[in-house]
Order: sequence, then C-alpha cells, then structure tokens
Amino acid sequence: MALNNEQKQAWEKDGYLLLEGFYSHSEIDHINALIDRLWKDRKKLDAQYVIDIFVETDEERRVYFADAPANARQSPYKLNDLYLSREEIREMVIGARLAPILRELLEGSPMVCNSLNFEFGSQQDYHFDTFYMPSPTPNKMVASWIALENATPDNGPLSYYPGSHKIAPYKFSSGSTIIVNDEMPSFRDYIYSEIDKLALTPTTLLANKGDVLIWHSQLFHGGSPINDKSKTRKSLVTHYFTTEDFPDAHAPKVCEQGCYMARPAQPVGYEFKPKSWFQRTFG
Ligand SMILES: O=C(O)CCC(=O)C(=O)O
Ligand SMILES: [Fe+2]
Repeated sequence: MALNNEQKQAWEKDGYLLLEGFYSHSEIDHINALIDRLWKDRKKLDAQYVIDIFVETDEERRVYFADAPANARQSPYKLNDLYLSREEIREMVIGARLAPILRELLEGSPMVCNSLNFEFGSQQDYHFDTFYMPSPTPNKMVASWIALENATPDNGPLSYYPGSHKIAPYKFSSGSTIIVNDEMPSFRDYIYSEIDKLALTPTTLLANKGDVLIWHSQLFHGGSPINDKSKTRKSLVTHYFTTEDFPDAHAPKVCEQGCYMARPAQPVGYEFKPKSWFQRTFG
C-alpha cells in the first residue's frame, strides 16, 4: 500500500493529494540543471524536442526546440514531452517512487501520456484537464505537478477548488467533455452555479521545491496571474492514463513500475492549435 487511510480519504474528499517534500532539493536540482543544459545545447536537439513559446501572447507558436530563439526563455513557455527522450524525467514522473502512488489512485497501471516543463506560471484559466484529454473510461486519468522551485503569491501559483471533482462533468454539445470554445459561457454558468451549491472556495498552493501535487482528472484548477513577470515558477506537469484503457495505442514502453506512451512528438508546422493534441493523436 503506497498510501495511508488519511491520504486516501483526502483524495476522495478533495480530489487532490499533496506530497510535501517528496523529492529532495538535490533531485530537483538535477532536473533544473538538465533544463539549463537543454537550453544551452538546444540547436543540437532532434525533432522529438518541441516547445510552445511566448505562451498566452500574440506571438505564441509551437516550434522545434532547436529553432527557439534565446529570448523565448524569458517569457512563459511549455517544453513538451521531455519524458519521450529523457530517462531522468521518466524516473521522476513514472519511476519507483511515484508510480505506486499513481497506481493506487488510478486503480490501474499508470501510463504517461504527456509532460510539460514550465519555467514560469502557466496563467491558464481554471479548467478541467478532461477538456483536452478525457480518458476513455471516466476518471482513469490523473496529473502530477512537481514543484521545481518554491511558489509565491507573485510567481503565478497553482490554484484549484478542493472538492470540485464531485461536480458532474459538463458535456459540451458534442456529448463529450472536450472543450468547444463557443460554449464556454454556458460552461461557466454551469460550473460556477455548482461551485456555489457546494460552497467550494479556491485554494492557492504555495508549494515548496520538491513538493508533488496529484490531481484528479475532474479537479477544477488553473494558474494564477504572474504579478511579478520577472519571477520564475519552475514546474513539471505530467498527465497519465492507464494501460488498460489503451490496449492497442502506441505500444507503451515499460518502466519499472509504470509505462509511458511512446507516441510521436507534438506536430510542428500545423496551424497551431495548442489545445487539440489529443484529438490529433487519438481522434
Ligand atoms: O502549472 C499550472 O499552472 C497549470 C498547468 C495545468 O493545468 C496543466 O498542465 O494541466
Ligand atoms: Fe490542467
């Protein structure tokens, strides 16, 4: 048993689990040094390394990391899917320490389906991850969020509504939870009225370097605004499905305790649609 009863009850009640000090500072420093090295040597990297740069600005675009200009490191970016190419990342997100916990929460075999390295807060609006990557079987998806440095009120900390995973998922006109942008006003009416009914209030996580937060696929969460644009908030976010849900897709690679989906890197050179990789990959 990877979790005690208190942790299991907290997960049921709140829809997330906070593992304080789960990774040591030296383990985290190793990952931060890797990111520094990748930026420095990016021009030598192959097409598996794909990055979204100038996120949430008019300049937002997806490029090969090798083609990213140096100044793209000074604004919010998402370095996609390092788990595909880097053993150090796999060890941290699906290795012997974290995988048994994910297995227990998922009641299935955890399989990484994407990872994102952030250097700044995401400033992403409150959302459900099932907008983008619903699991074929409901609730068979979780995300882990690893603090690669301390979060503060000024560097865009993560925020979420504890208990929001109990709200019945909103179905867009397609019949699925995948986002339909034009229908967001109705979505917001629904979700905030449910939040009021349950009297839920948001929590902002001032995480410390090495903390790990795991959230349920139906936890309503987002990134707070970055009050001080010079402040970084390094983090590593990973989403997981279960192998049981994907018997045929992209033959998963087996790690010690879990798996990762050996899928192609995010496509570059399409009309840029950051929100629809799931549809492109599985649609
Ligand atoms: O780190 C954040 O601010 C939020 C990231 C997130 O919501 C996600 O990647 O699903
Ligand atoms: Fe998310």
